[in-house]
Amino acid sequence: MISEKIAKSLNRQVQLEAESSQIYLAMASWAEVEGYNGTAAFLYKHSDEERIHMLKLIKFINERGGHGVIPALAQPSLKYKGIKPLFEEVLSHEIHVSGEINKLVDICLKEKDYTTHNFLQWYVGEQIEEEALARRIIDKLKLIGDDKGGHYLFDRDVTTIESALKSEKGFRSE
Ligand code: OFO
Repeated sequence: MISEKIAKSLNRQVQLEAESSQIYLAMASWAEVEGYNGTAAFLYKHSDEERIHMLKLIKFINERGGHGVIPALAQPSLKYKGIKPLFEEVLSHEIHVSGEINKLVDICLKEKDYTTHNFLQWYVGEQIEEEALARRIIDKLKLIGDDKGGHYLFDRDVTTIESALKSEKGFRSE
C-alpha cells in the first residue's frame, strides 16, 4: 500500500509523462507538415513511449492501493523555429523530467517506501538514455549547421541514431 503522499507525487509524474507525450506529438505533427518525415516518425514513436511511461505509473499506483489520476493537459506549442531548436527543447524538457524523477526518488527514501523506490529505478535509467539521445542528436545538428543536404540526410537517418547509441552504450533495447 502506498501512502497518500507517495500517490500524490506519483500522480504528478503521471501528469508530466502525459505532457511529454503531448508535447512530442505536437512536435511530430509540426515536423511532418514541414516535410521532415523521418523526424516526425522519430517523435511519434517517442510520444507513444511517453504514453507507456504514464500507463506504467497509473497501473503501479492502482496496484498499490492508490488511484492513478488521468490529468487535463495544456495545449503544447504548435510551431517550432527549426529542427535544432526543437531538439533543444526536447533536451531541456528531459532534463526537467529527470529532476522530477530524482525528487520522487528522494521522497520515497524519506518516506521509507522501498517498493516505489525500486519501481522508480526504471525511470532513472530511462532518463539517462533519453538525455543522452537528445544530446547526441543536437551534436549532429551542430555539425550540420545550415547545410540543406545535411538536414536531408539527418532526417533520413535520425531513427538510426537511437539504435546506434543503444548498442554503443549498452542501453536497453526496448
Ligand atoms: Fe518518460 O521519459 Fe522522457 O520524459
